[in-house]
Parts: sequence; C-alpha cells; structure tokens
Amino acid sequence: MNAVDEQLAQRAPEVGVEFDAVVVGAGFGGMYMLHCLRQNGFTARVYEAGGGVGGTWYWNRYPGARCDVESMQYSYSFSEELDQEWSWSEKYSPQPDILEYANHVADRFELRQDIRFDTRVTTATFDETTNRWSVETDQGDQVSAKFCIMAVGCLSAANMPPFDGFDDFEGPIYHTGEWPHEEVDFTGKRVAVIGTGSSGIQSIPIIAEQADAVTVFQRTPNYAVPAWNSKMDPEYERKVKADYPAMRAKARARPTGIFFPFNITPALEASEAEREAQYQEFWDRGGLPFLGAYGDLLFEEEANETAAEFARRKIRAVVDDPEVADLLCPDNIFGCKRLCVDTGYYETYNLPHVKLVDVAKNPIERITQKGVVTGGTEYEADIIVCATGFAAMTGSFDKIRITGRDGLDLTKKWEAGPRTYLGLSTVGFPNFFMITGPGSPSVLANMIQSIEQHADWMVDCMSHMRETGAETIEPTLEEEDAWVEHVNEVAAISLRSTCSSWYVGANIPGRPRVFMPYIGGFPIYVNKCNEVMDNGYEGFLFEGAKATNAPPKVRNTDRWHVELDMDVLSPAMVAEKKVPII
Ligand code: N01
Repeated sequence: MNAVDEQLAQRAPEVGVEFDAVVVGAGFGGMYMLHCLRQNGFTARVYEAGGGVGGTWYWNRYPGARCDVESMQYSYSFSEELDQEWSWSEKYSPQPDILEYANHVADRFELRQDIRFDTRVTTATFDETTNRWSVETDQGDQVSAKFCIMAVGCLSAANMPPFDGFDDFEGPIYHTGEWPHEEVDFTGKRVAVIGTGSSGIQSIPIIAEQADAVTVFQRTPNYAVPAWNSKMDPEYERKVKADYPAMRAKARARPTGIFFPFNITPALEASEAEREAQYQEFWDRGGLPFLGAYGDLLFEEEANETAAEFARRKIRAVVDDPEVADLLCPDNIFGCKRLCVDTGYYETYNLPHVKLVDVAKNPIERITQKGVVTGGTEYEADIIVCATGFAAMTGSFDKIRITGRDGLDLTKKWEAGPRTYLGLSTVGFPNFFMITGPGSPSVLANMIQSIEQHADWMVDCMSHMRETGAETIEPTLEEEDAWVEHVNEVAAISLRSTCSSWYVGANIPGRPRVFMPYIGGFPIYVNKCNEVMDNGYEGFLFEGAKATNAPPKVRNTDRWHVELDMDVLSPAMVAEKKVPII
C-alpha cells in the first residue's frame, strides 16, 4: 500500500453529513470559494481528485509549463497582505512557482482542513423533496448540501486521441495535462511529441535539450510570440506593490481583465512602414499583448493578415530549413486559436536531432510497439508525449453524473452546446453554481480575477437566500435563452469564432460547434452581473416561504464595480460590440 492509499484507508467515508455547500475542485476557484464560504459563515466540503491544491497547476507539470499572463497580475486580489507578502521570481511564473503560491494560500488561510484530496466526485443529484444536492464520491462519501458549486476548471479534462495501439507501445506515454509527479528523464531517449498547441510549444524546446531525438507530429501549426521572460524586476515589483489595488483596478477595466499597452487604431489605417514598426515594437514586448498592436486584428480579416504575415516572416527568419519553416507557418487567422507564447520554440527546429512531421494530410494511423505510424512510415520512439489538449469548458462536467430537476442530466441538456445564464447557473439545476462556467469570460480573461468575481457574487447570493429564507435559486428559461443568444452574437462578431479551436469544441471530433466562453469583455460582463444583482437577481427565480427578489445586504461584490477603460475602445467599437479580447 503506498502512502496515498494508506492515508485514504485511514479516512473513513463521510456518510449522511450535511453541509451548506459542496465545492468540486480545489484549484484557484475552489480554494477561493471555500475561503468566501467560511468568511460568510457557511459550512463547506471541497472534494479534489488530485493529491493537493492548485488545479491546472497541480496537473500540468510538463517541462516548460508556465503562465502566459504576467505573475504580478495572475494572482489573487482579495487579500492586501497576501499581495504584499508574496514575491514572484519571474515575469511569467513557471508551474512550480504557481503551485507553491497555491500551497502558500492553502496554508495561510487554513483551507486544507475542509478539503478531501484524492477524492473524485462521481454523482451530484438534486433531491426535489428536500431541495438539497446529494453528492457521492469514488471514496464512498455520501453527503448532502444546499448548494453544489462546480470549480472544475475550463481545461482539466485531458484529451487523449483515440489512436489504435496505445496499449502496444513498449515505452511510457504521457499527457501534458496529467504529467507524473516524478521527474521524467529524457536523456538518451527518442521522444515523439504529438500536438503543437501551447503545451507542445512550451515543452518541445525543453525536451529537445535532453533527448537524443525528438519527432514532433504537427496537425495544425500555431502562431507563437516570444515571451521574453526574465527574472522579476525588483523595481517593477516595488512599484506595483506600492499601490497594488490601483494596478488591479486598471486591469479590471480592460476587456481581458489584464493590463498591458493597447492601441485601438485600425491596422489598415497605418502605412506599411508604420505597421512594421508597430508590430516590431509589440513583438519586442512579447507574449499575448502582441495582439494589442491594433484594435481591429480580431475583427477584420485583412487587418489580421498583416499581423499574420509579420509573424510568418519571423518564423522564416528563425528556421533555417525553408521547407520546415513553411510547415511551421500557419495559414489561418492570427490569434484565432489561442495565441501561444514561446521561449526558443522555432529555434528548436534548427537542431539536427529535431524532426517535424506533418500529419495534416496523413493523420496518425496507429501507435505500435515501437512508435507512431503516419503516411505508412513508422517513427520509432522510446517515449510518447501527447500534448493533445483538453475537452475544454464542459469536459470536466461530463465526467460527473449531474442530475437536476425531473431527472434532467446536465450532459444531455448540453448535448448541443452548453446553455447557462451568465455562465453562473443553468435552468433545471437549482442551487447549482459554476465558477468560470461556459458563457462567462473565463479563459478569455484573467482567470483568477474571473474566479474571484464569481465566488464573491455567489456568496452574496447565498447570504441573501439565507437572509430571506429562500430555498432555491434557478434562472428563468427566458433569461438563459437571451444570454446564450448574446454570447453567440458577440462571438459571431469576432474572427475567433471562425476557426476550429477548442474555444468552439472543434478540437475533438463529435463535439457540437459552439463558441463557449463569453467574448464581450470582462468589465461589460461584471457590470451585467452587478446589474442583475442590484435589480434583485433579475432573471432568477427564488422558491421558499419568504423568498424575495431583492438586492443582497452582504456585498462582497462591491469590490467589482468597474468601468470599461475607454482608452482601449472607441465608442464605435462599443456600439458594434467589437471589444478586443486577446
Ligand atoms: O492544447 P491545444 P494545449 N492528431 O488544444 C493536436 C492553455 N495552456 O494543451 O490544432 C494530431 O491548444 C492539436 O492539433 P489541431 C491555453 O489556453 C496555457 O496545447 O487540433 N494532433 C493541437 O496541435 C491553451 O490554448 C498555457 O489540429 C492532434 C494540439 O494537439 C490551452 O491550455 C500552456 C490530435 C493540442 O493543442 C490548450 O493548450 C499550456 C490528433 N488526433 C496550455 N488531437 C500557458 O501558457 C489533437 N492534436 C498558460
């Protein structure tokens, strides 16, 4: 029996215990939700499938894993003391540092006592006779709670492509999103990497530093902008910490909830020479903010092509072999799939032991004992790394049998794409909340800010229900339909809705094609949530003897009053709902 099993064996399953809330997941969402619940006098149990806190940053331990949002902004904002006491070592933190931060938060706020690790929730069922959720886990727990809160993350359900022969392969097979805890040593090995999204682009250069041979199987090339990562500049850190709330406020007013230089003028109004200089300046800053070089890059195809061509020229300038460079040059919309942020990715293809195999026309046929077969050729390998992404946004919900009113199954309800009101709740599932659920800004905004705003809103709503004696809350079908329509409307305005990305579920065959996150902008979304609350939870129905639609008295949400920063938008852009989201 290993240590984890021993610990589990010692933990007796909880049966018949009642909580105010069960929270699924102890990533950044579940951790802050738990903190809020406790601060507001609610009892809670958090279940976490992993052996520790951190969610995404617990699972994604692959070499090179790093955040693509600046560390000073990718952190909790709820505690000024936490802001002041924590120091990030790099501009863009590597995974171990972010996990260390998550652990620090768990210790500092004494969260662990209410979390059950190594425990996967299997079913959550709404009981209409008691108006409570019954929750079961794979460790035998059977508990009930008034509220069921999903903090399952947007990119947590790993996508393992259904290749024949995985079991035949003689060596280890790893998925980047389920990376082992012990160090994987690539020294002297031949490594096959499948997938060239962010995870592939971050890991390939590091794997290539160690391995004897690396074969990369690429189905679609991606655009990547250099991170130009560096050690944290102490002067920058000091300046931010001198007035952290001001930096947070500036960031929240931005469509992405992240502050960085942004130019709203249209690319096509500039001369070619001006554009070149502008792109170079933004390239030199690096990372996702490159998309802020012009305001219309994600709305006008012709404008986008000017950025795309600039990026292709950068690839050709780095990669020595013109045929390899051609293969690496995407021909689709720049930034349509999530833009990647790299460190030495293209340079890696100049190394003699790194080979790029195009599987666009000849898909991978099967895995054999010795390697990967495509186009009738077997590429031998000792290790296979699948950097093949996730069943995004809804995949983690599908892993749990969630049953609402009248036996309604959530996966069934979302068969044609997720339907939510504000990404917070969904009709037929009373007292069921989702942190950064589909239909909310989530992956298109600063995740941690989105998480905090959602948890604050939820706990205010729960306090209101406690105060008024409300038994249940559930959105109206009319408002849910209107929100889904709005989510689709703003998505259609952006070029982002046009390509086959995980944003639309197109990375996995058979999934419905629906743009899942809300692309209308973080401040616009936050204000809508506030308005709904101020209007007495407009669009929601309460049930219970004294239930009433009125604004809440407890208002953690007050810290989320934001104005859209008009420095990054013109009135015309707002009128046309062209809110640039990087
Ligand atoms: O996953 P992806 P990811 N045969 O879906 C390929 C976040 N993240 O883990 O494009 C061959 O982007 C697939 O090909 P195609 C970030 O939001 C952030 O890299 O579907 N190939 C693609 O190349 C990111 O966007 C960071 O044609 C197959 C790749 O696998 C998101 O997570 C770091 C295949 C999957 O790319 C997901 O990134 C890492 C098949 N059958 C991740 N199936 C940060 O920097 C799939 N592919 C914070």
